Amino acid sequence: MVTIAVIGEGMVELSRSGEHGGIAGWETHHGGDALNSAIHLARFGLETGFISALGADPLSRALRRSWAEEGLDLTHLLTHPDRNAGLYAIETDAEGERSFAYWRSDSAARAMLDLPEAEAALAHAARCDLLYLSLISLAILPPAGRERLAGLCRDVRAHGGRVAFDSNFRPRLWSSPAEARAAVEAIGPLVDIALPTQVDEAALFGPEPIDAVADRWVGWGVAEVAVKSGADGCLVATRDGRHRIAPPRAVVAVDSSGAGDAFNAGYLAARLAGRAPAQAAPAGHELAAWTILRRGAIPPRDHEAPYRF
Ligand code: KDG
Repeated sequence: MVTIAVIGEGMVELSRSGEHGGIAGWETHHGGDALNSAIHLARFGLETGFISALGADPLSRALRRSWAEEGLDLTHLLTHPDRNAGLYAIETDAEGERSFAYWRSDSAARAMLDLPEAEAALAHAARCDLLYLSLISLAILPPAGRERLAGLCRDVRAHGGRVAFDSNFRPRLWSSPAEARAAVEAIGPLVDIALPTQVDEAALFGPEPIDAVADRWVGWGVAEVAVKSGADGCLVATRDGRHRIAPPRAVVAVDSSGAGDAFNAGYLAARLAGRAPAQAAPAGHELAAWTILRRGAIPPRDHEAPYRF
């Protein structure tokens, strides 16, 4: 069976719709871009390990339990004795667009690579068939940690595995867009499947047509690129050509959070099931549509959830 390793930060998510109200109006979920994709992949029945760290606090224990219930392999989910789980609050406006507030600057995940068990976690990840990480996975680590993840990408490829990457850009996690851009430029040539979003790439590299986004990743030698463009669908670029794929239906978002993470998981699951890149994109769109019609970055599974092909 194919093995997947996902590395990043999972947090408690607090969310509410635009209405004002007291503290009881806030709902708790869990989220974190890489975690969201990991849970979706596990729901497809794929063997997915989540590499990160939580604390020993009650919220960390609750997150760990929820992730185990989702079927994630948590063998390398480390525990930091002195730090807690990260937290973010998300508000969505009438159009489903979101804004974030973070309590994560000294979360356990940010120090995951300082823990003595980190070496074994990275050695395990190096032997997986697919490594999934994002620009947020890099943002939460110090420069030396980013270097170690670059080394992990090299190791995965040396073992015959592939690296999938989403350049998810959260400006508040970086000292400047230039710092984030440099991180993307460093990791780009180590990626096999790039899953960027056009708006993030515009914030990083300046506004440009969707083909120019694909050109940049192809220029770094990336074999397969799917550039997401929200309601406009995506552009899939491979050595065999380019395909513009429209979403199958228009949906009015309840909560747009996690749309890209869901697309990535649907796309990757379809690819691992043997679909060609252009045929994998609709599976990504389908899962993204299901996600944004529900509240929470990773909504609870229901009978309409499209975790099958
Ligand atoms: O894509 C959804 C994520 O943005 C959300 O879960 C929070 O990962 C997150 C982050 O780090 O801001």
